[in-house]
Amino acid sequence: MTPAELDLRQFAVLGLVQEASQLALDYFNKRDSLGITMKGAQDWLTVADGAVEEFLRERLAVLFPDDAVIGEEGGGEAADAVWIIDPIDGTSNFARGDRNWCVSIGLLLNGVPEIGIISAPALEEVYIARRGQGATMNGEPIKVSGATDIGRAYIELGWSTRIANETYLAMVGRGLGVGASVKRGGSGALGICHVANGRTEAYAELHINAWDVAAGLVIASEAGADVNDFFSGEGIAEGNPVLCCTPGLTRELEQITGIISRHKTN
Ligand code: LIP
Repeated sequence: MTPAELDLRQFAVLGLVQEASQLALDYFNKRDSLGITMKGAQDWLTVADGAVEEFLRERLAVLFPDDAVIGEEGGGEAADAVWIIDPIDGTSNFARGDRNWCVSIGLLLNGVPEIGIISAPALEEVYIARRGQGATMNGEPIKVSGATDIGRAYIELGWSTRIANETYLAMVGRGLGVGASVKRGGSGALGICHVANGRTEAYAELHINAWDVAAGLVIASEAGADVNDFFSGEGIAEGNPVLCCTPGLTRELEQITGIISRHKTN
């Protein structure tokens, strides 16, 4: 794909994400009629997830009919060029009226994250990155914190019922044990963006899905983060562990999480 074809995709899909964000925000502001169900233990679903994904799929099919699409709600198959969508990341927050949720879409070319766009409309934050061209939040360049002292670090450790609580709590214990402050925000995509803009020093989760990280990994990498090789093996189809952190603390985070980083997504 030529740089011009990528420019066109970045520009066009940013527009789609802004429309999808307004659609999601309208649902968020009318939560009483959301129609909340559970896909499994602590795995929330609302009518907004399906509606936002359908909107993005329909528009992408018209604009870029040759590109494949994988979405959290409707699934899909990988291809050389594939858009990976999480219509509402942080659905449990969304369902409860917590503004820490976002619309996330990433383009992978031959398995490599190329474009990442994440919009958190209730927080009025839009993150954009293109491989080799840096990352921005609301149009301003962003960079990881550059911290080197784990005793002053603020790290986010994602949790889900896909991992045994003992395993998760042991990881949290290792983080606290070296003096880090540990949080969990409920949105992997936004958690990764917060590493990219230096609000935290690291985001890790022992199992997460491709739609939660496809956009975030290029945003964090372009902001200077070390990341792991999430898209190796069956990462797209079955998910993988994820680690992204400020380079000055990579060794410490590898010991806390057991996830080995690959310096930059090149
Ligand atoms: C969520 C992720 C989060 C993970 C949750 C869930 P969703 O995605 O962002 O990192 O811990 O289990 O997968 O379901 O809100 O799109």
